[in-house]
Amino acid sequence: NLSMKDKILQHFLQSKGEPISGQQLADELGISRTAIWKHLQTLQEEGYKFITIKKKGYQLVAAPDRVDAAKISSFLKTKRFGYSIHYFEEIDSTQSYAQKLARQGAEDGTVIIAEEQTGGKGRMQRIWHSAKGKGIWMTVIIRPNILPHQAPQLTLVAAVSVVMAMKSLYQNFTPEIKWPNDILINGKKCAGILTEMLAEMDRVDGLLIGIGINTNHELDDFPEDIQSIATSIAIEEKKKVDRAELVAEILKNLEHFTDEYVENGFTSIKTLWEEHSGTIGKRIKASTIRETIEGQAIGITDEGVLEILLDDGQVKKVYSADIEI
Ligand code: BT5
Repeated sequence: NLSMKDKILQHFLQSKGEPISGQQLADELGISRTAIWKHLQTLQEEGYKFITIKKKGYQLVAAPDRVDAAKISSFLKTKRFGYSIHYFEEIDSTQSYAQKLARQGAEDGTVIIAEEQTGGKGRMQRIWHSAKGKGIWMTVIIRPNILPHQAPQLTLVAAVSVVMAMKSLYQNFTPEIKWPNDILINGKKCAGILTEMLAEMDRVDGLLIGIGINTNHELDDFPEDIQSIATSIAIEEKKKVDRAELVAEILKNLEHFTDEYVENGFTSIKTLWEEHSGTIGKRIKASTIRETIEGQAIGITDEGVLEILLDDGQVKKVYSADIEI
């Protein structure tokens, strides 16, 4: 699905800094050397830098810090997910755009990703701050064969996918899932997930898995009102994040765990979720639309519902709430 320009770029990204002969590239892609040169000009205008090395060809010496299709593709290890990528410098919300694409029949694993969101959405009309170039702001359209009541479990599948991608790429911190959709590092929010559904009464047409991750923020890149509750991977890892690499790792996990869920049910996902959860076993306060419940979080059910043990010994099930630990 990549454009010719992106295909050329991908060759350079995969060559790991080695020069590539213009003739060889032209032959491989079936276009003229002049066409190659023109695409390189366009890439230069976008911020990529090439130098010419005598008798060897072109060498990529600098790339802009972007999460575009070619960059993500160069890390991709999936069967289906991430082969259709819609990239934007700026968008209101990847979630709204995904909704349009999904209605038009976008394939399973289509990705919408942007450098900046001007109207990023959290749950219940809340704002999701999406600073330019600092994070991963993406929606993945998935089309698993499930029933509408199963949809909330896919939020947990997504949380497991994100947290395990972080664990495999970074060593200096331990991310924890806070039920149902937050990922915290040292008690501060680093990522949030928003799942929306396109469905009829008895059939799911598609799910929009919105994933927001603070990757390269310094503390003052956050608006003041969330500086005490938010963090980024770069702050915790003490190193800048290659966003495209993390996106590819998340897509790999999301594909794998969604397939696992559809084939074998929720059991293995539930175990993984509980292993990475910072909620289970803790005393919490859960605010639902109707009431506030205090007690000990004892686990999630096979439906992905949170169970809270109240002080009077009663066990309450919570389907949707905000949790304070
Ligand atoms: C979420 O909502 O955590 C879901 C966030 C989903 C964002 C993604 S980005 C790609 C896709 N496109 C979208 O438009 N959205 C999705 P919720 O649990 O309601 O949390 C929202 C609350 O988190 C806000 O009220 C703030 O307190 C806080 N918050 C906002 N931006 C934040 C950030 N960048 N980092 C940490 N906390 C933030």
